[in-house]
Amino acid sequence: GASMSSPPCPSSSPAIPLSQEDLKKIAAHKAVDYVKSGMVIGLGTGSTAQHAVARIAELLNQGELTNIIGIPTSKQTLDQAVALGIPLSDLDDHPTVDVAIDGADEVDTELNLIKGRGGSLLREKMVEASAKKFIVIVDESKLVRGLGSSGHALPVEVVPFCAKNTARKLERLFDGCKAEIRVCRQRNGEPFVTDNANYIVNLFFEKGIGNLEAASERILGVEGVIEHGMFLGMATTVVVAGKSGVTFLDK
Ligand code: ABF
Repeated sequence: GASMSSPPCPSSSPAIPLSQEDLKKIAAHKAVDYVKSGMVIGLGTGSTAQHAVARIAELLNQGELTNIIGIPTSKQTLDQAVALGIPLSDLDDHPTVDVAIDGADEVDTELNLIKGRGGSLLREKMVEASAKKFIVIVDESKLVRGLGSSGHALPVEVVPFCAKNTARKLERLFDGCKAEIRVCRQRNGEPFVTDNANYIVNLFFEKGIGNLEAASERILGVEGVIEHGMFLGMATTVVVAGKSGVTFLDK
């Protein structure tokens, strides 16, 4: 075929703008720099975390990383890691995770997070709470002043038994709160089912969440609640990829 040579690029030409997907990948690759051979690694879930899992597999295949063990935070990530040949285990056999890497839906100025809008939060919290370092990877669109003030949901994982009643109880905990059981559009509006065979109640706060620790305790105090998507004081580093570069937010 004909070979095409492109004209030399004038130095003043603007760079191609980075897409949100590019930013996610950049943040993910920066986080994987924290991973060293011999480590137990928490493998996150979602469109950002999957770039980190792919990068870890790439470094393994290149022989730049050896002897690592991944602990997946969802069935989806387990499938991805198996397909990529990453050796896996779980918290029963490896109770201490050296580094966990995962995305988030919201990050506040104190590095508190909302997670779980993708549907997984319980396994994520279990794995990330066991991590010596928990590195969160986001593009700059995830940064917020106050959690839950964007009109998006705080997901709460609940047992399916009488979930409507649990949702009502949750709604009554907070002034201006609306609770909805998450449904699956593909399955005719049936409730969404988590990896742990539970449901998700989405909480919407008209007036904000208020004191996060207090809200956490109240939510966890409702019978039938298993876990919620606020990850308070857990992140050790947040890698933020923006159009103008990468920022590291540390605790
Ligand atoms: C998971 O993926 C969830 O806790 C969070 O909801 C989501 C973030 O996904 P993405 O990177 O696709 O925005 O970690």
